[in-house]
Formats: sequence, C-alpha cells, structure tokens
Amino acid sequence: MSPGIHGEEISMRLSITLAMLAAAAVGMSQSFFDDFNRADGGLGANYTTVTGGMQVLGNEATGTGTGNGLTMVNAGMFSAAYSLHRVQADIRLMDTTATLTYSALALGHNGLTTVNNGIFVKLQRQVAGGFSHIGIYTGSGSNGAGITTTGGNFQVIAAPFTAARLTVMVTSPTTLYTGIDTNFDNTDDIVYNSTLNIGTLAVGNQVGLHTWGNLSRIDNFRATAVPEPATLAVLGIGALAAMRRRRK
Ligand SMILES: [Ca+2]
Ligand SMILES: [Ca+2]
Repeated sequence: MSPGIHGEEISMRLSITLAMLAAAAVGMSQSFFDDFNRADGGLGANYTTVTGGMQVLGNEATGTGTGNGLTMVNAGMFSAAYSLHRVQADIRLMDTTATLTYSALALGHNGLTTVNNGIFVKLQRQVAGGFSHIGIYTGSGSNGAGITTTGGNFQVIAAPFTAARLTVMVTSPTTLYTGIDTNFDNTDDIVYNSTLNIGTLAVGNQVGLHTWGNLSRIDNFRATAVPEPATLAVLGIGALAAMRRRRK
C-alpha cells in the first residue's frame, strides 16, 4: 500500500467518524424556531396557553389586550432537560408611553403559574421611554423566589432601549445566563448571571413566551437544547477512540 493511498484512507475514515459524531450530536439536540410570519390570530397548534392570551400580530407575537399571558411550546415540539435550555428572541417596543408592558422568554418551565415554578425573564417598560426594567422571575407573576441575581431579580436598566435580542440559557445546572444585545451584533451588551436554587425552584422541560399587554412584541423565537460541554467531550473522546480502533 503506497503512503498516498494510506493517507486518503485515513482521511476518509476521519470524515466518516466526524459524520458519525455530527449525527450523534444532532440526534441528542432539539430546536424550535418561529418567526410568526403568518396571518394575525392565535399562535397556532404548536402552542398551549397556560394563562391569559397571546396572538400573532403583524408577523410578531404579543399579548391580547392587557394582562398576563403565558404560552408554552408543546412538549412534542420541544422537551429537553432544563439544564440544556437556550432561548432567544428579538423584543421590540411599539411605543414609548408609560403604559406597563413586557415581553418575556420562559424556559426550564413546568407549565405551572405558582411561585417557584419555572423560569421567565422579561424586558419591561413601566415608565415613559424604552424598556426600563428587567425581571428574572418564576411562575407567571412577579416573583423571583428560587432564583438569586446579583442586584436583585427586578432591576432598573441604566440605559433604556426600544429593541434588543434577548438570550436566556442555563449554563450549569444551577446557573442562569441572561444576555441583552441592544445593537443586534450578536454580542450581549448587558449580562446577568443568576443562581438557580434547585431544591427551592420547581423546574420543568418546557419553553415558551410570556407577555403583558400588546405594546411589546416578540419575533424570531428560537429554543435550542445545547449539549453540556461534558457531553460533547465524551462524544469527542468516543470519536477518537473509534479512529484509533480502526487504525489498528
Ligand atoms: Ca416575524
Ligand atoms: Ca451588542
């Protein structure tokens, strides 16, 4: 066997192994995406209302009228372990009056509305101007029990904005990351790291949307199950071991 053929063979085997690794990674991951680009009306069959109402309006998602709305993505569409949850959406304010409104992302949720159940992170306007507050909360109301955030679970945003890309993800089984990208360059400009007090907090495997009123809109909602680094490392070691076995 000439060295050239041997090299090609190794290269081919490496390609096959990498393809297997990619397939394994895809098999264990889940994702859900919605751009809400459809007729005004209900959110559709992929969602289940928990409380209040939500709607598609102008190719975005928002609440109906005033009040609280919490809607979950059906478990058949997305149901990864909470520790893998990463949710993201583009949040936009429709006007700058002082009327209370918010848009929130729900993750690690169990579909219950009582304090300590599930996680939601909201961008809220409650004084004239842009989004003026952030809430890192549980249940469906206004309580952050079970989550500890430096500076508190409801904080004033120093430099209000009227649109941002909000990313919330669990970065360890007890750590919640919140990132706000105010100029849509995929680098978060405001970051909060919170502690999930597991044992106090009742988490689940659902993701969803949460709103107050219809003056704040949600677009390009994306939920992804991000494999933990440890899992990826195990897959990588497995791939290397497979290559070594084949070379023998
Ligand atoms: Ca849209
Ligand atoms: Ca940015």
